[in-house]
Amino acid sequence: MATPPIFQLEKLMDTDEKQHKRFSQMCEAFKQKYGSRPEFIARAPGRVNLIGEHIDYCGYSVLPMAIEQDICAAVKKTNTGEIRICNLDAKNYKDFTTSIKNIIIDKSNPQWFHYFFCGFKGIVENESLQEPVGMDILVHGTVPKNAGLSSSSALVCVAGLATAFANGKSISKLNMADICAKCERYIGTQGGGMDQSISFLAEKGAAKLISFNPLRTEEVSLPDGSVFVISNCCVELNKAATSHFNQRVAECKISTKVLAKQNGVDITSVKTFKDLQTKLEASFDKILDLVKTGLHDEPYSRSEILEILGISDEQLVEYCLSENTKDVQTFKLRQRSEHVFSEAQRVLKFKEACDLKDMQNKDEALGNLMTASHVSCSKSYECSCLELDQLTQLCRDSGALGSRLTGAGWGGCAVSIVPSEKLESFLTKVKTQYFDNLGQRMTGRTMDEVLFATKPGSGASVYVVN
Ligand code: ADP
Ligand code: NG1
Repeated sequence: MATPPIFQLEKLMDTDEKQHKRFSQMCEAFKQKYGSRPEFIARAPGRVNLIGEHIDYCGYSVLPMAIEQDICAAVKKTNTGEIRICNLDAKNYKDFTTSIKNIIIDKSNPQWFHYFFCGFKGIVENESLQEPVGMDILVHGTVPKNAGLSSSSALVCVAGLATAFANGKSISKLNMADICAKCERYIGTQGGGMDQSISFLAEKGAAKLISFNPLRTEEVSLPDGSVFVISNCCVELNKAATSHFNQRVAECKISTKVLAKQNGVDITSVKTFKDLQTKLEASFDKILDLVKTGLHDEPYSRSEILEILGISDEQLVEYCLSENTKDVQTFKLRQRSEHVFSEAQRVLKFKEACDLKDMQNKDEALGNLMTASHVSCSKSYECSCLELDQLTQLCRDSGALGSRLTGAGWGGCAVSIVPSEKLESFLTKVKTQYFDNLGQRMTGRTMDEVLFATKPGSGASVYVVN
């Protein structure tokens, strides 16, 4: 794939009516707050991952699409040496001001503006900016937060984009994706690169197969006769504030080393399952066999791992653990490995099914793969929750051909594939049987935010304000 061009500027006038109204509102609020209009608005979309969960950080391809919901930042350059940041939703996100020389990202207590600082810092470091310009910023987001639709990455990407643009740096979308994937880790979570890649590289109308090392994308045509519907179970989890996510990353890293050791591969030469599979030149079926024969069901204790690998506790921490997992004592290896290898295989099957000509077989195959993915996430990776299991089951019972959690999990959204002719009855059933009974958890949410059909949207862009 050719490297996409640097960001093309878009005009505010070219946005649709809804976005235009929103941008006008942002400009007005910006003026009230800072005394003048912004110079530009940067925009980065959230995403829904259709299949390929918790495998990007293991080196495997994933298949997301950008959604219409996004995070936008209205920005004006200043010469104050400061970043002043506020949010249109001031009730939930408080203002913050800091000197550029004193940007702190507090992993132990992540606040919303820390995500912005991740993107800022990423660009400053990558471009070796000695004197980055100051910025007044107003943020507004429509991606539901903590819901697996990547609100955090949209915020990091919009920050990276705004910082690059304000400092006159034109960076390719591929590089932006790479920089932002790395710099979101400043907040503490050790994600792959899926969210930032799709946020920058998405094109309207197509989902993308995203592969890593090197980062590349392939367009995937989705079926005509079905739609993808997102439903939010309305349980929220902030990944950066818990260790669930990094625990899984650690288990995958350890498991990579244990399987390497068992199969005569130098443990220091492989970091991810993908590295290992490449070294072993093994098919997915073969490597799944190695998992079955080599790893036991019971959790591995720390001492057992040290003994198998022949390394010290310090080395285990250095190779596999993070700030918030360094004291963990037990690790599930077999279940996590089974999920990752089988999920990586399902992604490729999903892509193949998208290319099938026979419509009915295609949609059914996609549905079955999505449901199998959910079962694996729930049972082997344990990244679902009761509410998501119930909601995905209800979606299947209401006419979806398949349904699965999307994003990191432990709450958040499900994505379902629904035949177009069944869409209306599907939405009615899911609404009455899930959302109408939610009570408290629906507070502050509208129906069209928690249950909606979605189409592949476009990637990040900058709008000049005139
Ligand atoms: P997600 O799955 O949505 O990426 P995370 O738990 O990774 O969820 O990150 C969500 C965090 O991103 C929120 O807790 C908040 O700090 C920040 N965030 C999300 N949306 C907004 C927004 N509209 N404005 C400001 N910060 C936001
Ligand atoms: P979300 O759903 O945005 O928390 C996270 C990771 C992804 C990927 C998915 C699981 C970050 C920024 N994102 O996404 O890289 O690993 O979980 O597939 O950590």
